[in-house]
Amino acid sequence: MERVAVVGVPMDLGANRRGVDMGPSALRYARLLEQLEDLGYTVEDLGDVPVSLARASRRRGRGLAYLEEIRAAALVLKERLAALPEGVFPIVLGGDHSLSMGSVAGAARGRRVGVVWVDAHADFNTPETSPSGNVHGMPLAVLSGLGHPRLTEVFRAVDPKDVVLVGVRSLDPGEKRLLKEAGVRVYTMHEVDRLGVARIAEEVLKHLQGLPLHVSLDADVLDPTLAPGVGTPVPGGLTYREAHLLMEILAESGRVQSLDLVEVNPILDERNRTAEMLVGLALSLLGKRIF
Ligand code: NNH
Ligand code: MN
Ligand code: MN
Ligand code: MN
Repeated sequence: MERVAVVGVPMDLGANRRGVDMGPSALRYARLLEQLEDLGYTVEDLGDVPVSLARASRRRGRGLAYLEEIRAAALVLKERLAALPEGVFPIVLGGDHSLSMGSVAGAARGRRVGVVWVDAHADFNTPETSPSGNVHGMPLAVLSGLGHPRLTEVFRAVDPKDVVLVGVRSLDPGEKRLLKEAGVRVYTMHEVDRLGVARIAEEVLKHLQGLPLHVSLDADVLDPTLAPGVGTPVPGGLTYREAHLLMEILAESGRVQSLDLVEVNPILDERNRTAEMLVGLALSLLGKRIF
C-alpha cells in the first residue's frame, strides 16, 4: 500500500480524564504526516470527524456516560473508513479509545479481520462489568458483540477468537471472566517478560493467520515513564525497544491494513513526548527501518 488517509477523532467523552480530545492535534504536530511522506507514502488528511462537546452541566450519573454522543461520532468514523478506496491505509488519531468501535467496524467493511489491541487494559467491559461507566473501557467487547445494544447493533464486527491483546496489566474482575468466556487471546506483561515481544508477535501472526489485521495502539500500553500523557497510567509497561520491535515484526507480515493511535492526552503530557512516541511507532508499523 502506498496511500495513507489520516482521520482525527477529537473525542474525550469516553475517557476518565478530559483532554484526549486534543490528541489528534498533538499527533499531527509531532509530524506524523510529513514523516509518512518522507517514507514514500502519499498521505491525505481527511480532517476530523465531528464530536459533541462534553457538557460541564451534565453530571455523569449511573449508566454509560455520553453513550449517544460517542455512538454518533464513531458511526461517522465507521462510514468514512468504509468509504475509502480499497488499498488506502487509514490511520485514525484519537481521541479516547471508544472511537475504535468505528475504526475497526469501518476498516473491516463486513469482512473477517484480525484485531491486535495493544493496551495496558483490555477494554472488554460491558455496562454490567464496568466499574467506571466510561465507554473507553468497552470498545473491544462491543466489537466482539458484547455490551450495550445501541452500540453492538452498529459496531459488532469481529469474532473474539480473531482478537489478540498485547501488553495488558490492568483488568477488572468481570472483564477477566468475559475475556476467558469469549476466547480472546491475551498476552499480559507477564508473557512479555517471559516470552519476549518477538515470540509473541510471531504467535500473534500465526494465531491470526491469513487475516488482514487492524492494529489499535493505546498510548497507555507504554511504560508511563516514556508516555506520561495518558489518563490511566499503569506502571510496568512496554519499553521503547519492545514497542518498536512489535511494530516492526507486524509490519514485516505485510498484512496490517489499518491503525488507531489513541488516548494521547496533551494536558498530562510533557513536551508532546507521548504523541512523538506514538508517531514513531506508527512509522515502524508502516515500514520505517534503521538500515
Ligand atoms: N478498565 C477500566 C474501565 O473500564 C479502565 C479503562 N481505561 C483505559 N483503557 N484507558 O484503555 O473503566
Ligand atoms: Mn484502551
Ligand atoms: Mn489503556
Ligand atoms: Mn486508555
